[in-house]
Amino acid sequence: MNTKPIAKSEILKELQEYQNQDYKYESGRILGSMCTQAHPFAKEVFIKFLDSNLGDAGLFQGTKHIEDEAIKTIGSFLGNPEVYGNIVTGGTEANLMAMRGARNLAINEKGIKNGEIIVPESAHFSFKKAQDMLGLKVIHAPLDEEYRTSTDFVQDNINKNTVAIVGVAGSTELGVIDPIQELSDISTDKNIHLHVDAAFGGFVIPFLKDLGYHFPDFDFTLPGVDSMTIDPHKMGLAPIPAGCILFKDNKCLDAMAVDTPYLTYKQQSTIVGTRLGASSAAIFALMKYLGREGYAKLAQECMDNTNFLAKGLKDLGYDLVMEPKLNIIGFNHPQLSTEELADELEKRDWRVSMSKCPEAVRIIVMRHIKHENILDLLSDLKDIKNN
Ligand code: 0PR
Repeated sequence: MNTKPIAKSEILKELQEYQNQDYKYESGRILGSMCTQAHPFAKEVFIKFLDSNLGDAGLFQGTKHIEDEAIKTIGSFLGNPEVYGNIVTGGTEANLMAMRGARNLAINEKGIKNGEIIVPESAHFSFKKAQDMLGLKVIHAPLDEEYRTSTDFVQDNINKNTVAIVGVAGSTELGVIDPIQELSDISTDKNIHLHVDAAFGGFVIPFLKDLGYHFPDFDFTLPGVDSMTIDPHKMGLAPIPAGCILFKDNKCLDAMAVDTPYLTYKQQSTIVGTRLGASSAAIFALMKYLGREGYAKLAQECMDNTNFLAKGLKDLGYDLVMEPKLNIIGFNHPQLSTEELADELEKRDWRVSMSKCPEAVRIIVMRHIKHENILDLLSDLKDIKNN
């Protein structure tokens, strides 16, 4: 550390040089990210609440009220405003909380010591973190021909140690929605916790439904769904970090609560202690500001661009893994390997990511990818195809 203070202008100049090395969403060339520019109003609100600490909520009762209201609002478009939960740092923390809650409840109520969870092959890697952090055995269910979890496998592999089954609504790699209705039936029948990871899909599916798109039920309207992850910092347009964990009742939160004797609240269920109030304030404000209509408009724009890109890819002779369900496309070149295609795109200054299951180049059509960016991309893909 420098001994003498350095002028702000000099520090800002240095920071600017570093920031210039970052890729910018505005360029429209980041194709593999589930995050995007946060909404300007959400950023404005976020800054106002930077000092609020929900880790000591008694000191920040107004901000705690905002978090509770945000939870109710999110619950309301996921089938139940009477849910319990927290605004957390992202999908990973939300999934960890869900698995921790389910595990602790299973220990308390069923005496299960060596807990197991069954997650689809398509589940996000955050469940691998649950494996070593929570000492849970993770069993991967294979996918059917539409890349959805095999409910027969789930049914057949539930045993006396199973503490939770997981379905994904908007898978990381393809945006696929698992058969949550069937998982809900299994959960009810076997009295096993069902967690739905809607980190990506939660802020898209309900609003596309408003517009008349058809999706099967995936949320708390189904009786077997016990908890859900939904991320404001993905399609919710909130600043990073913002995830959300919702529970149907407060049993899981209670099962995770630790005593915090010297704080204003005497118990805490979140993994994180000192935690942002700003994330709650930002998403609370943004949901009011955009309303369902605003989110529906965003979802529609992303889907229009997705469909335009999908058609363009097919017209050029690329192979789509499947017709996109949400604003995520997986595709391959008919001759080049996925890696070779990704390299060709990287050479042309596109930032792409690759999916593993199945192997494909993956594009998440977030709001920073505009129609003109897609035209540029298709033109480069035409070039790649012809060479
Ligand atoms: N659940 C699902 C279904 C996800 O897709 C993700 C993240 C998570 C949970 C975990 O969320 P957090 O990363 O918020 O903890 N999916 C993205 C992915 O792995 C995250 C991401 C976002 C990656 C932006 C890259 C990027 O540029 O692809």
